[in-house]
Amino acid sequence: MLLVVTSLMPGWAPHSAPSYGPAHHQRGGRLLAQASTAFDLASYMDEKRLYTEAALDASLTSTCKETDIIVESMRYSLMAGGKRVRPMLCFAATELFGGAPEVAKPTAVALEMIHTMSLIHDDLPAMDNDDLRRGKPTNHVLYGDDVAILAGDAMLSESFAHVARETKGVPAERVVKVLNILGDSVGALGLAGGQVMDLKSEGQAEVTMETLTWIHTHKTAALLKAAVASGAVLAGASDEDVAKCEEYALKIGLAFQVADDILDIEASSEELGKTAGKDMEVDKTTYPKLLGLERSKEVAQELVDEAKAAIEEFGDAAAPLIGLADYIIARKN
Ligand code: GRG
Repeated sequence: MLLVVTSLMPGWAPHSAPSYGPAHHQRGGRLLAQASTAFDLASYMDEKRLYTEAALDASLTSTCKETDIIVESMRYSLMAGGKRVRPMLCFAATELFGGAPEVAKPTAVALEMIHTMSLIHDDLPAMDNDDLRRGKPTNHVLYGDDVAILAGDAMLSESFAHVARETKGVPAERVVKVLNILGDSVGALGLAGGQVMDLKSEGQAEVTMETLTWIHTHKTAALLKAAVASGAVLAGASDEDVAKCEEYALKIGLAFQVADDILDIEASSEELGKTAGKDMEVDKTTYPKLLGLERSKEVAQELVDEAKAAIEEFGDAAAPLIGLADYIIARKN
């Protein structure tokens, strides 16, 4: 499939000129004329971000004065911005298999709740100890460690309840499957296990590429995999097609982390909305530390190419997932 992304994020520049569309474009010095379906990634992402923001806003309200503090703390982090990449991946996977966005909406909300919970906990003094997130003071800086921990716990718990309560119009078995996928992505073989290995590897001299890959397969890629897999499951995709989506998602998940490590070196705190240069400060093993910056950029591109190959057979219907794969390594924050 030849891809031309017709309209991209401001400053967006794919590493290898992907392209969709009835377009004339330059590749290897030759001007090619290609007829295919135009796909506007920037508009797609804007639309899904706004849809997600509205759903998130509606998802949490304090129902009595006793819950005002915890709900305020949960809403503070949930509504603090963020790229909303995981919900976008979930919607794109649902739509790939003919599902409607409304069916995936509760799962998209849950994914962002789980992700936000992990950011709140990651920023705590006992973990990364950071005071800036999404361009704002971190949750514990405003609400204290005690409330921040509990706000994260409540958000994790609410994510599952939200999927179970709000998902409509699909067989119950699919909802149960999604709850299983989400649960797996958070546990010992997901965010929590990845984070433990990451923390225990800090300051260690001999962290190998194998260990680094294990950490990020679980700490970062597992939730992206859950996003794409649950979207596909909700739309009734076959096990075989879900497996292809998972392969795509694991690759973009690793690429996401490689890009994150590169941005930690190359971008400013202002651009990132979080403290830049942190990895070096705490002597974290990263892709640039093991491979150097230039090789890390090549590896990110290779992972994205492999991700795209895993879903190539879905053709133009996979355009949003293909575009999001490019975005993941071209993003500026
Ligand atoms: C408490 C059960 C339990 C689990 C949490 C703290 C923790 C365990 C895991 C840390 C997971 C973590 C913070 C991974 C980093 C993933 C990553 C690259 C985050 C940045 O994601 P973006 O760029 O952020 O999508 P925005 O702000 O745009 O949403």
